[in-house]
Amino acid sequence: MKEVSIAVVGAGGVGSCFLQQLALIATTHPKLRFHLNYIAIIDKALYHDDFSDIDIDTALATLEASGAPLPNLDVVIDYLASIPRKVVFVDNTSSQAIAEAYPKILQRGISIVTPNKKAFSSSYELWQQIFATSLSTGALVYHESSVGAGMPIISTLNDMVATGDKIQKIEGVFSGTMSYLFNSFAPLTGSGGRWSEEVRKAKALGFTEPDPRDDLNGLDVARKLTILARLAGLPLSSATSFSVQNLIPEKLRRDLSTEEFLERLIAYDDEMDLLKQEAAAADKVVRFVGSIDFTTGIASVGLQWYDRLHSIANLQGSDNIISFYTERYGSKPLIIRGAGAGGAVTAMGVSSDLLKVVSQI
Ligand code: NHO
Repeated sequence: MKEVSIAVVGAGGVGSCFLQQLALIATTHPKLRFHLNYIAIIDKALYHDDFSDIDIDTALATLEASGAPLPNLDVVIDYLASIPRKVVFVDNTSSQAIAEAYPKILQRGISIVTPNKKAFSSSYELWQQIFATSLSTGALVYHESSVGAGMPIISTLNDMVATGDKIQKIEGVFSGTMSYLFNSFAPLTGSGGRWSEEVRKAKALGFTEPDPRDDLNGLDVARKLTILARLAGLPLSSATSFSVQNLIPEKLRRDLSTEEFLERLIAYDDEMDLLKQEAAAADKVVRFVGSIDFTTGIASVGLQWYDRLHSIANLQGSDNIISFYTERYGSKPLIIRGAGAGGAVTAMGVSSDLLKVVSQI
């Protein structure tokens, strides 16, 4: 029987689904025993000085009802490092501060699994520190869900690189939100909705970040490209070091509430319609894509026109599609397509990473 301690930090859309999956895994893997020893959300934490287990099924309710104030991260790391078992730290937050603590966590022999993009798409120095510390301590760091939710994007790329394939280009639709917006604003059949209405609808359906500007600025896609580029050996210095098209009109980039922003976006509907009409006149559709050309070392994020038969033009809902052009795959890229956002599928990437880590520590 393998016994592993788990610390879960963050229990929102992804974290709460992860906890459900952890409860299920605990019952379906007879040779594994998980001890949930720490759980926290932004303002509360639950843990016991004697390292006794927290019941996984009721952890969230207990945390909400009787959690203590959130301790300082250094205190948490000391606590986890003193547990007399291997520990996996599951970061389900989007916290930059927690991401920056990864080297410290790994230094104490604690492995990490996370969908948080921040650690892998901020400065290149942080990236180097994380992987160098992992190498020197043997603590592992897995982050499949930081790109493409639960789809096997990072593991596939890592396998290609590890077996010596040469990556030539990676191209795709990396944002579930942008996919949904353009699939409904510029569909293959019919004229589609007005831009501001589609943004409002996507927000109401829960497809966007609480403030849609966090999707429209292109940074989420830029972060995902930065991660893939670095894994394939292109050391991009940050997610803002290459061309990223920001779909927030310049005049709306200042301090405005989300509602004011959505209200003022209506004034730009004609401009957006023009984009879609120009593409339609050439029998194409417009989509928001990211690409990395490894021969030139150039990454870019923005609007592109696609033939109606192109796989990128034919996505549905909030699907992602990612194409790997490599030496081995020649002119026919390896294409991975599927749900690219949502709690359950993103948590699946975290849970499967946990199983991979546990099998190796
Ligand atoms: P939430 O729902 O805001 O939950 C965050 C949780 O973290 C809350 O419980 C909060 O209390 C806690 N928290 C924040 N700071 C904390 C701190 N300092 N200490 C302790 N707890 C803290 O966020 P989500 O949606 O659950 O996301 C969690 C992480 O998964 C984020 O890093 C997010 O970027 C990442 N992620 C989410 C998704 C998704 O679909 N929700 C995806 C990938 C990664 O594949 C998805 C995707 O790319 C979506 C993207 N917007 C797209 O393509 O359109």
